[in-house]
Amino acid sequence: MGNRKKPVVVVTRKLPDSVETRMRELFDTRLNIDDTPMTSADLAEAMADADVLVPTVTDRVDAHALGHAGERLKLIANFGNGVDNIDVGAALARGITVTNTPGVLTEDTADMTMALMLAVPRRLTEGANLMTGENQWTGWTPTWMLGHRLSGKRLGIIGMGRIGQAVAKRARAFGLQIHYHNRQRVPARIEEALEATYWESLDQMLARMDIISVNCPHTPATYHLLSARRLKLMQEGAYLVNTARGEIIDENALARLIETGDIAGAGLDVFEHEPAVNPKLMRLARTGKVLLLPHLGSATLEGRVDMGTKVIINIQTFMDGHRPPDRVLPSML
Ligand code: 8YV
Repeated sequence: MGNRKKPVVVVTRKLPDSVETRMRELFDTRLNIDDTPMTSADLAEAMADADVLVPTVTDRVDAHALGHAGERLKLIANFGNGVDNIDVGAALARGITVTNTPGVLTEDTADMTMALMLAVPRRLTEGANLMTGENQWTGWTPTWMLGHRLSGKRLGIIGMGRIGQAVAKRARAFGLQIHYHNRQRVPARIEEALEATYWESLDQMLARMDIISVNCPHTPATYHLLSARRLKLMQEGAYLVNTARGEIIDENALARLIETGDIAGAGLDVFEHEPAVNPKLMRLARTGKVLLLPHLGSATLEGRVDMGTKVIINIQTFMDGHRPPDRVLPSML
């Protein structure tokens, strides 16, 4: 830090007021008051002078961007759980520590997953739109707008980490049977508590589930994990929910299979090319088969304040010369 008194901390997006206030008290904090997403040139400039960078999912801190990092940049304290926006390997190779904000958005993201899981089979948005649309509701009928029951169905969770387990807990309360696929089988006591069945083969699990929920991180190994071939394995009448990352699903293949009726529908909170949304998915959303949300998984005030608190603790601990609690290591990716 040379002769600077406080570390220069560059925050790339607007954070909750209480978080920004505390950061200004503790650090020489450069805020993004009007919240305009940074261009790659802005990011390069910020990285050249900062001691600490606080990016979000909207910043691509790749090897090229890291090439602009100044000598002082020693910590990237990501405001977010997923670190697929950062080339962690390249950062570590330059001696830059990377941290994230795990744990504090688990419950909110699981709630949103459950909301999508309820909304799509029960035709929530279709019904809600009908009440405010041009055609007036003509009254209840026994066979109109029928959806599908959740209770008793099989839910296949891809990624049984913190969020996957929080989804399982909720889903059990709705009477769903829990199945999961994960890189590693979770400890027996967790399986027992969730009454969860482990599938070593993702292909076999996909072919037998009524609902699939994507809850794994996006890494090179999970890019298009749900490829066209795998999506085709899903049952006719099955639904897909994704609150993790868009890159995990081949969106074009998903849209095709929903269009042809091979998959019943999907609830998606994340997209491969955010903020752009695949036009085929948008078309399907107008028919009610797909429900699209603008990356709202962790969008609660409480969650965002907790994330900010984690960022502050990570920075302060690092500046005090200790190992920050949420260090991201290559072995975690
Ligand atoms: C965050 C998320 O809002 O933390 C994550 O991984 O996906 C989001 O819910 C976002 O990443 C903030 O950077």
